[in-house]
Amino acid sequence: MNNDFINIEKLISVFSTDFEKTLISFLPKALFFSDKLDKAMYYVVKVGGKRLRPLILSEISSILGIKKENSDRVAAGIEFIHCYSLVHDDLPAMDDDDLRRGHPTCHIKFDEATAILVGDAFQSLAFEIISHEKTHENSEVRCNLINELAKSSGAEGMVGGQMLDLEAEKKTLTLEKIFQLQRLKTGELFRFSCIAPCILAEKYEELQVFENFSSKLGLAFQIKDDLLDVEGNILEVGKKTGKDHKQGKETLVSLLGIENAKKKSKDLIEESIKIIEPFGEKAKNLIDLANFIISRNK
Ligand code: GRG
Repeated sequence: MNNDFINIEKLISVFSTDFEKTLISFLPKALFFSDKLDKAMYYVVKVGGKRLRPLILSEISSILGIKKENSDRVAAGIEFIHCYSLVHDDLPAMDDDDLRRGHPTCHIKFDEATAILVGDAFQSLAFEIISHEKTHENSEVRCNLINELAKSSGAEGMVGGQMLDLEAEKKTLTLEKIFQLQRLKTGELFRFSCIAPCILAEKYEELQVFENFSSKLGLAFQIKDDLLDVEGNILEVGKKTGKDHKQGKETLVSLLGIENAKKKSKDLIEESIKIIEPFGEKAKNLIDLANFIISRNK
């Protein structure tokens, strides 16, 4: 195993442990709210995950010189939106999954109504944290962040992509349509993670650069996710594999073929790295993270 891979695995693990404390610090406190809702939100946070979106956001923030106390709040916001999407995606009305991150999904551990409310509560919490003046002293900056996160996660972003995905079970899609679906469903949250630090830093030229970086990274991430569904093992991936094929769903891998899909994801990562190389040594972790996206096994 090469050294960069070992280093990035270590970085992800150290970051995840530290960031979990940040996420927990934002959760509602049990005494004031429903005990069940608190427990379920805490459970979803505690079962973990790679925390890739907050880590990418934190790395770009440190390249741009943003204070950790500011970037951590936006990073928590994006992770809570991601958590909400996974909890809702696992529900019987959607992907109907009983395993996520190697543990029972939220509706299996608790119940369906609780899982719906957990997702709703995570979504509101994300916007509550970002809109607070501790995120940035300038209200225009906070408003911009809220606007971009709402676009990325809503009907013209992740939710729209999820709808296309549900409809895709019943029809054949062209490669171009699948690229569009994945750009919305998966790519938009990566886009937000990459541009949010530029908004915090009020550096709008860099925003174009990191937006371009995110479009390649998000697509490569999705191709790898499809490859893991075909080649991955349930114990490592932490969720059921082989699902797309069983559901008769067209994916980037089923249309491109395994070898072409691997080549496409590798090319995308090389192109994404070229975009951030001008940031020099400061971008080292981000480059390692980009490489990790296509070499990971979960
Ligand atoms: C329900 C509104 C709504 C949206 C759901 C995110 C999503 C849209 C569905 C999840 C299904 C899926 C496999 C999406 C593709 C990529 C993806 C988001 C994978 C999971 O992200 P990771 O690997 O997860 O970063 P961890 O567990 O590490 O946080």
